[in-house]
This record gives sequence, structure tokens and C-alpha cells, in this order.
Amino acid sequence: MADKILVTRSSMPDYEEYCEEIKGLWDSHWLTNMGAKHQELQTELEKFLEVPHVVLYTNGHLALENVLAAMNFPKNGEVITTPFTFASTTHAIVRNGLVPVFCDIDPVDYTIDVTKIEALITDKTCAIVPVHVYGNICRVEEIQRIADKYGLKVIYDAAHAFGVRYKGVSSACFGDASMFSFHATKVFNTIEGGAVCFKKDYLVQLLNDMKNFGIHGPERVEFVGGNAKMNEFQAAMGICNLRHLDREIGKRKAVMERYRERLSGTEGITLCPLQADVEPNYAYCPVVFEPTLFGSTRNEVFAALAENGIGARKYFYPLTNTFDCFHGAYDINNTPVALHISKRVLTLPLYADLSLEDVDRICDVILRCKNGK
Ligand code: T4K
Repeated sequence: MADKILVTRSSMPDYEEYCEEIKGLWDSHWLTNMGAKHQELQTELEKFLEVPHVVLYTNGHLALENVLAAMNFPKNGEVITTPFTFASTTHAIVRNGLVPVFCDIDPVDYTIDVTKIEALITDKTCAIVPVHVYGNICRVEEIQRIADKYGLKVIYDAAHAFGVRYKGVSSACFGDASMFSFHATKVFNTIEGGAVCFKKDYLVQLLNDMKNFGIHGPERVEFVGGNAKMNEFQAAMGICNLRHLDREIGKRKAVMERYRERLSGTEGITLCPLQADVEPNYAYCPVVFEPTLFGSTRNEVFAALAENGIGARKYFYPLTNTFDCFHGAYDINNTPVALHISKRVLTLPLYADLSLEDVDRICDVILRCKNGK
């Protein structure tokens, strides 16, 4: 059998480039706690993302947990969000003692359906946490209009949207803050890692203290914080990967174009269209299979791909509002579009070094599933 193809494959710099980047650590012996590499990456990212402040984290999840905590919402405050996402989004809300209120998604780009937000607002609502899912940008203007009208904070889960621009504006600049993931599986990685980006100066010290046990100075601990610091090896990986980002995104684009060429136009297959005014990062390749038209279910296509050594993934199934850990607390019938899409979607392999021959191999398997063949 041909080599296995997984849903993604971490982008890495040349071995020599990374070694050169970390060489100085053997002189300094300074490995973590906001060292020189951490500072350098932070400055580079503020420039690249065109945002006044970036606070780096050891992963995206803790970045989201921390920025929600920094908002100091009342206990049991309600947060409007979507269930068509990774566990992290919902868990960050719940782990802060807040209550997720699930809004349905748009049937075309799978981001929060802005026409359904206002009906969910109560006197307990404190924030909206929309997700730029797959790197698709939420309707940021409309979300801000609603937030301003009701006095709500907007924290974007921008885990997938690194490097995406909307109407020329960086995805790091919307709402009160945006969280990015720099996990190994992302367009830009620091092995594990993440960041919170924002404009307001007061959050800088607060978030930096939060990720460092609440320590404010050598003899001053202001509150009970945790530990979520990015280390020097992570930061060095980020410095290297950032140098090659444009090339990486260009290669992903070529892969996506081949998928479109081969699959769009096939009855029963929907590829997520490119959004107007958006410069994408080609983070994921979601494809929706409508069994009545395609002739095979998503699960049948998933199994056929697996039999051929191809690891597509069901991102995002199950919906977070159906997770066992919530013991049926949420009514999934409130998010019918999310339910519909989550039962039909597959994310196909997509990474910079995926060859076009392999894309053809993947598409051949998919197209052989047409009408249950
Ligand atoms: N919000 C959203 C919307 C998110 O999607 C995520 C993370 C977060 C928040 C939280 O951010 P982080 O705290 O993770 O920074 C993966 C990732 O672990 C996770 O970061 C990501 N979203 C999620 C969508 O996908 P898994 O459990 O599916 O990963 P795994 O281990 O099955 O890996 C997937 C594929 O990636 C493998 O088949 C091969 C490839 N891979 C994996 C690893 C670990 C590599 O090439 N290199 C690697 O080191 O969750």
C-alpha cells in the first residue's frame, strides 16, 4: 500500500535553521520564563499581526481560558458561542464558571449565525465567543454592532485564523481580544503554543501575571494565577516558522485549488467557498457530503479513505453541546444547522508538503464512493 496520509503534518524549518536558532540557549541556559526568544517572537508577531499587543502562551487553550478570566465576568454569566468547534472553546467557558449558550451556525461558512444571536441575549449575558472556524472569518461588523448595543465583550476563538485578513485588516484586530493556537497542527506552529492579541494596554500586565502564578513582582503575588508560559524552544520554533509562512500558505493554496478542481461540481459534495474580502490561510479543507445526492454517507467516505491509508477527520463531530461530560444539559435541537453539518462534514488532508499526486489519490477514492461504488 502507498504511504499513509494523515489529516495534516506539522510544518518544520530545516533542522540546521532550528539548531542555529536554539544554539544560544546552550550559552545562556535560559530556557523559559519570558526569555530572549520569547521576547523576540512576541515583537515579531505584533508586527506580523499588526496588533498592539501579543501575549504568548504555552498553548491556545490556556490563552483562551486566561483571557476569559481576565474579563472578570460574574460567576454563571452567560457566553454566547457555537458548538461546531474543538472542545477547547466550550471548555474554556465552562472552566471559568461561565455558562455557554449555544447559537447555531451559518450554513455556508459555519461561523456563528449573527441573525440568531440577539434572541439568545438575557440579563446574564456577558460575552460572545465566536469561532473563526477553519479560518473562515465571522461577520465581525455585525457581531460588534450587537455587542455594542448590549454592552457585551467579544473574544474571538481565532485558533484557525492565523495570518487571515478581512478587508485588509488582520484577524488579530477584531473584538476585545482574539486567541490563536500555535499547535503543531496549525498553519503556524510553535510545537505547542498560543497567544492572546488585543489593543487595550491594561490587559498586558494582567495576562502576563495570570500566566505566571499571579506573580507581579519579586515579592508581590496579586492573585491566584496558573502557569501557562511559552518556553524558549517553542518560541525559537515560532521564529523559524514565521520566516517561511508565506511559502507555506502558498503551497497550501495549491493543494486547495487541486481539491476544488477535482471535487467541486460533483453532485452531493460541497466545498466551503472562499469568503468575499478575505485573504485566507487555507488552514483546513472541510467537505460536506449530502448522502441523498452523493450516494454515500460521510462515514462511508471516511471508512473508504481509511481503508486506503488516508486519515481524514470529522472536525467537528460530535458537537460540543452533545459531549458526555455535559450530561445532556444542552438541547441540540437549538442548533440544527450545526447538527446537520457535523453529521456530514469531513476535513480532508491538507498541509504544505502534501503532493498534488496525493491529492489526486485522495480525490480518486472519494469519487469512487459516488453512488456507493
Ligand atoms: N479552539 C479551536 C477552534 C481549536 O481548533 C483548538 C485546537 C483550540 C481552540 C485549542 O488550541 P490548542 O490548545 O490545541 O493550542 C488537534 C490539535 O491538537 C488541536 O490543537 C486542534 N485545535 C484540533 C482541531 O486538532 P487532535 O486530537 O485532532 O490532534 P491529533 O493528535 O489527532 O493530530 C492530528 C494530525 O496532525 C495527526 O493525524 C498528524 C498530525 N500531527 C499531529 C501532531 C500531534 C503532526 O503532524 N504533528 C504532531 O506533532 O487535535
